Amino acid sequence: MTPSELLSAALEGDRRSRARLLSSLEDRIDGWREVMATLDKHAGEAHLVGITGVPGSGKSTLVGAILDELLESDLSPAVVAVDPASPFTGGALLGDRIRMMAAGDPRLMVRSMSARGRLGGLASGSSSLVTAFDALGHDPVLIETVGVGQSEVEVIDVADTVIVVVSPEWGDAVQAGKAGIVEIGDIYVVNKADRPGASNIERVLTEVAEERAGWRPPVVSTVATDGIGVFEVIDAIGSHREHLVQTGEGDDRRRRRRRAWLRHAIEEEVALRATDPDDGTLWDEVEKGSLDPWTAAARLVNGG
Ligand SMILES: Nc1nc2c(ncn2[C@@H]2O[C@H](COP(=O)(O)OP(=O)(O)OP(=O)(O)O)[C@@H](O)[C@H]2O)c(=O)[nH]1
Ligand SMILES: [Mg+2]
Repeated sequence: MTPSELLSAALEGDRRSRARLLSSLEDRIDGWREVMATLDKHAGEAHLVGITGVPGSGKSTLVGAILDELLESDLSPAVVAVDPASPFTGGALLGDRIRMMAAGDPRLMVRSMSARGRLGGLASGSSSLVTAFDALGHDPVLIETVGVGQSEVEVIDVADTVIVVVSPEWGDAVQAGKAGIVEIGDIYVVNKADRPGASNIERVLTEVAEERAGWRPPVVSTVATDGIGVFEVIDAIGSHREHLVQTGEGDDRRRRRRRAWLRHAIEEEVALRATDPDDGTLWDEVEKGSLDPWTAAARLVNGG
């Protein structure tokens, strides 16, 4: 099947074509940009929910519990898990449970991405995946990533709604403001509320939330392993979505997201040029010493 045949079959809902389409996009097979151009025209309906937070705070467990509820409500969610730390394609990040749920339910699709083989960085790969899920009719699209560094925050920051998950063992870090991710939260989840110290974090986050102008992020306590508080999280997502529509902030975020995705795509294209000398002339000139690397780089990037 050519990429465009695959695309047509996927858009018509064929499940195997959908899976193959996603894989071919991940592999950046020939013709992938044309496929993205079409997908982009079909996308734009899904609510993008970023889930970030400190390592081990229970993000995947929470995502699984949210999916249970969404599927119960007959929705067709999708999950993109982005693992910036692992050089391996991780099953660990997302957890077996979510994988098994996806295997058993055609309404749910999941994909995880790791640092491995990501020439243009994780950001570009994840934005194309999110666009594909959106175009294929999945809504909402959940994006999970560990919030430790800058690039992950960038991935999550383009969501419509950002959920920051913390747990009691990270109380001190949150309090000390070390977890910089706290600033980008539209909803705070204090998970592992069954553990000591949860109410302390809840108090700190409530204070942070009260200082915000405009939307005041709700602070929700959960025990994701038992599904406790999950309904409140979904409720908070719904309220924030409504807020985005009513204030027009949703349009602002959408525009900001498209600009960020363009930046990601530029980074990928540049990375491709930096490693793939399909026209090797400039590379040869630099190698021989007849051209300096800086002028050559500018010519490559500017297409001159
Ligand atoms: N006690 C308790 N344990 C929990 C809760 N939620 C998750 N856990 C446990 O915490 C551990 C980590 O959960 P994950 O869902 O994998 O956490 P994560 O944030 O996705 O982890 P990374 O993706 O590795 O950063 C697992 O052993 C879970 O069973 C909770 O509410 N209470
Ligand atoms: Mg996880």
